[in-house]
Amino acid sequence: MKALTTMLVANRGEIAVRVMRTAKAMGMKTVAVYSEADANAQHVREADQSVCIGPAAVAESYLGIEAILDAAQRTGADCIHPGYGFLSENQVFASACEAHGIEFIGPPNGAIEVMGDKARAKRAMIEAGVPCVPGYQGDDQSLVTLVAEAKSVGLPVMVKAAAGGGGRGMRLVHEASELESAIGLAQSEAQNAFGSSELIIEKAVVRPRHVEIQVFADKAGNTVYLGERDCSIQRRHQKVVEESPCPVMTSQLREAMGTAAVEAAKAVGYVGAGTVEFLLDEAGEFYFLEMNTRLQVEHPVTEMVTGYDLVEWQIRVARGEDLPAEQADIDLFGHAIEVRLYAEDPSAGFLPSTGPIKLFATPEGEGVRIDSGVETGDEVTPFYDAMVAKLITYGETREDARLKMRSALRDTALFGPLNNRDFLLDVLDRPDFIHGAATTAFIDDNFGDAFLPPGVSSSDLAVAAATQHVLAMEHHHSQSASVNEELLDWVSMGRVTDTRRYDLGEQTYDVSLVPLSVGEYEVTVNDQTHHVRITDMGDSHVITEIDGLAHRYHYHDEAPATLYLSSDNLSMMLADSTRIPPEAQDAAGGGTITAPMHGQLLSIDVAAGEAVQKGQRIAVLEAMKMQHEIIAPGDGCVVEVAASAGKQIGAGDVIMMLELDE
Ligand code: MV4
Repeated sequence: MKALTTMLVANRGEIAVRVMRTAKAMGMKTVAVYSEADANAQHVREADQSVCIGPAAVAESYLGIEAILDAAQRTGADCIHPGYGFLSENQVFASACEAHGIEFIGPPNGAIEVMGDKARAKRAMIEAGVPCVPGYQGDDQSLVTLVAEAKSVGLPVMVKAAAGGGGRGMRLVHEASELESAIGLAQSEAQNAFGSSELIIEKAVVRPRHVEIQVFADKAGNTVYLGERDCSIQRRHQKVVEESPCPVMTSQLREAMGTAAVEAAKAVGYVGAGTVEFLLDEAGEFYFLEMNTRLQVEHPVTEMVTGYDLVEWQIRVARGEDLPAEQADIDLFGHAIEVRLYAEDPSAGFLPSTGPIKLFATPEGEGVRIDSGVETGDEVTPFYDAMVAKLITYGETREDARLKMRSALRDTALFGPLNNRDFLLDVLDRPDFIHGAATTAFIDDNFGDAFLPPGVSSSDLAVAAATQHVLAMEHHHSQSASVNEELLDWVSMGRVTDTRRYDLGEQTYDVSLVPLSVGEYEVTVNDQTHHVRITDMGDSHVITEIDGLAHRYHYHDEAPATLYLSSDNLSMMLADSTRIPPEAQDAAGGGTITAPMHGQLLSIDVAAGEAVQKGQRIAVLEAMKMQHEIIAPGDGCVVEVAASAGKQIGAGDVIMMLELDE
């Protein structure tokens, strides 16, 4: 038995945070490593100690074996958890840890080595009696042999790079006439991508499900399986939704797949957490694909249905303890679903989206788990994977978990980078998903290469206008001495009409708002009129009653021109083109003079053609019973006067245009 007291986590983001929480709960000290881009990241904030291991680029930081081992030595870490990705399946790193007397929390490097090579893995699995897809995984890599083997396997075939994984370096071939060129291309691609041109050939399984078995082994050789996860819903080999149990699983099939997975693990002397991936075809036959020798992103769904903490198991196994449970004790209860929230732009082919996070709000509640590595105020940088959080929900039945996930996503807001929340909500409501019928063809069948979010509704825009109006009023209120709330929506000439113009893609919406009483408005969007009441407003949420129905929205205000608003199924960034931020005005030459707030123009002090000097008063606006002087921002000349004295004017409306001197 080993006493492990200090764990270094060689990772970042949600998995680093998640691993450290269990380590801490088990009484260990935690050490974070970080790149210069992550100096203030959440995993650093939560660690007991942290060490900078280099610049932002992963090759110079999170993949830097020496810097990480050095950090372990400097902080007295006696074990390293690699998380997933980065060095988690790197046998050089695993053996280097061992050589430094540091416990690598993962399998022995022999197991990493065998499973990292598809041909070797498959040969080992066939020997162990694990069902594999029929195919060729031999040493003779000549074109003639590969083509002949593919023909004898029978088309269609999958041609895969032996050193590839997770769908990289894989191609489907339908026609015998295409074999030669497809194999040639696959060889050169594999050589470039993985430094080895070795291929394997497999019969292509049509519309399979991706079903993976969680296995666990201790150092004494006890090996168990902890049910399965169905990860069929993937987009370009990126998992989107995962769940446990698999909707079409039976207890006989689970036992057969579980036993095969345990045999697979035993055949390579496995220790710790591992995942054996299978394809499950429409006839219920299953075939070994590959084994992932790490804790996977989607492990929480297994934790929810088994009740075990898999990181706790990893630590116990690393210490040399027996597995906490025997096969006969392991049961699955209920159903868990996980979705991956990504900072990406679904409408632009799911390209990553970066930048500061203005608001990240997630729900709390029974049966809802959020694993995330960022908070409001953090930044999504272009250097790393764009996953922001995992949402996991649990229910007694699959439908309970699905409904809980819908509601959790509706209560989630991510403002700043674009994200896939609305896409995930759409996925959850597709009939194939509702019926548990999704295969690996689900995304292609249901979506194209991009996801077009639902259209904005006039009631959402009415809420946006009311929210911005209230915020502007509060702002003025806090700036003026003491104004009775009742008077906020009034100026001396009478009731204010607040007008805005929202630009959303190609569409423009003209919105006008008339206050009826405090917090109650009549809002017209293009030609549709809504009755909006603001019933509650916090720093980032607003509850409104619109035409008699209550809704909760998240918002983030970037006065004067931008409002982020997220409703049940739509996240919007609303740019109000009538309220141009001062910086933008400067950039545009600074000659457009707009009203800083709504009110009445008391006077216009200059006329078209007249010269003005910087600091000169050019107009007077009365708002909130106060007079505001409008001052020329520079020397120049009046081109046009757009407003007239004595008239009401809305915030952002143009008063006059100046041509400023250079
Ligand atoms: C296959 C296959 C069909 N037949 N192999 C893709 C990821 C990698 N782990 C293996 N993959 C596949 N291998 C044979 N012989 C179909 C896939 C596949 C897939 C697998 C799991 C989840 C999503 C997928 C999407 C497309 C193809």
